[in-house]
Amino acid sequence: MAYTDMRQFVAKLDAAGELVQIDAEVDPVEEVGAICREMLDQGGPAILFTNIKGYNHRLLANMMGTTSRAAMVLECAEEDLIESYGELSARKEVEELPVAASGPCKEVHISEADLDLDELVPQILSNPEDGGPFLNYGLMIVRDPDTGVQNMGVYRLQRRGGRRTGFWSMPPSHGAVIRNKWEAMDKPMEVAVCIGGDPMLYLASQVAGLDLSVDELKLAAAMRGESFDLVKAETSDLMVPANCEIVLEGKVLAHHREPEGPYGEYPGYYGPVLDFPVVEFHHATHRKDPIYAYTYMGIPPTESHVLFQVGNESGFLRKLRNGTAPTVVDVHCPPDAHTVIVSLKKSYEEQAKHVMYELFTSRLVKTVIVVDEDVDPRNFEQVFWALANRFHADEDIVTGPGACTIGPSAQKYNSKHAVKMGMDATEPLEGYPAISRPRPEMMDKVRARWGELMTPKASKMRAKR
Ligand SMILES: Cc1cc2nc3c(=O)[nH]c(=O)nc-3n(C[C@H](O)[C@H](O)[C@H](O)COP(=O)(O)O)c2cc1C
Ligand SMILES: [Mn+2]
Repeated sequence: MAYTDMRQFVAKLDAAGELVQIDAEVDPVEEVGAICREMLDQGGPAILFTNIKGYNHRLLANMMGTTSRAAMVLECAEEDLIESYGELSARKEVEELPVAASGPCKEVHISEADLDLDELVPQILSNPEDGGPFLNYGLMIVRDPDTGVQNMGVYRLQRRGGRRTGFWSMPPSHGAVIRNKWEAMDKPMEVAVCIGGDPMLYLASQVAGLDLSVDELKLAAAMRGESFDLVKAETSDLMVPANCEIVLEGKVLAHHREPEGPYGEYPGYYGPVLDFPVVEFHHATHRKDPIYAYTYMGIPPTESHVLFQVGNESGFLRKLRNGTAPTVVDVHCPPDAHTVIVSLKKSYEEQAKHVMYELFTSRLVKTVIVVDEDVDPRNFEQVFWALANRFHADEDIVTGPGACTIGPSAQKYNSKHAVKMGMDATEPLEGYPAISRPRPEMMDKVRARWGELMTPKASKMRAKR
């Protein structure tokens, strides 16, 4: 059974011991961030803050901050998370979602004259050198002007005072591709930012490598296995999920840029200040007692790394299976979001290198390691064993330009710059000498005798008597 909304998931987290409620007063400036940092480092539960200084609503932090909580959303075992996400995110979008006349997100209306963004959005400064407070966990819904298809993604919005925020997104992110289309027509882009929804909406918004033609809201319904109601935004024809907590309606101005940043992004470094588009909000609706959704950003482990890992492992596995390497065995993405380790049953000599080229086309991929099928890409001792024995730096390194990452690795520091690298740690097809290990029959034999062989000395003595 799918979750109807974020609060039902909050109740589920609570019942599972995966939620802590903090009623003590905490400061949105640095203190909320520090509490989240400590909790993520401890691998602890999601946090419901009920008393943020200067803010009258509750705030849910790090709802899917561990893979076990992400597995709760998909209602699968933690070890089946990647497979389950892969299967669900490959589903076809549902045809149409029902449109209701109203819904919980419409309980309170705030029109332009009364809209005070500070009342709805806490001024969270996650890390001390962030350029200001950010709204970082809203689902932004926009419409492609060419096809009329909606798109949903999560993009950081830097508070710029009053009812304005920045909008950070670059192609190939659809949010940016669609924004560029509106700008080419000299038109502003209508947006609806939905804060706090069924966590499946968040998971659907993060599926890697989707076509521009896919509406992530319809995909979310397919992944849930149950449709849900949409309601029309008040000031545009955008359709939003009826059960979300807060909907901010606004537009991205055409041909307008303002400095954005710095921001402590997922690599754990502050990104530079660059010129980016701006959103002006002019209407809001929300539940009577809304819960604001927030996620802490910084070095792993964080919720975004969980989402990256789940999305990338299943997405790359699918991409390789359908492309250069149907015989791929497993794909592991460590939580840094830029490294991919692939185990492959090689069917021709250059295949490991072709896998690298295929993965290089994904913008976040920086380092690819390919190992044979007998190496578990999730076991770093095995991966390093493969590198130590099956990798030769003179012929097994492939490099390519333009690792489009965020963080210092993408910028020119110390005259280094972003280069993608693949390391082929597979044996040549003609083979290596045999691996020295006992024959399988002998292993079976000793395993069968294991209990007898391992009987403690004392009981053997007793048995003799
Ligand atoms: C917490 C969080 C913050 C994110 N912030 C941004 C962002 O500021 N800009 C961006 O382009 N992508 C950001 N992403 C990643 C996008 O949401 C993700 O790539 C999404 O699939 C984009 O969808 P789209 O291709 O339909 O635009 C963020 C993801 C998460 C989980
Ligand atoms: Mn999209």
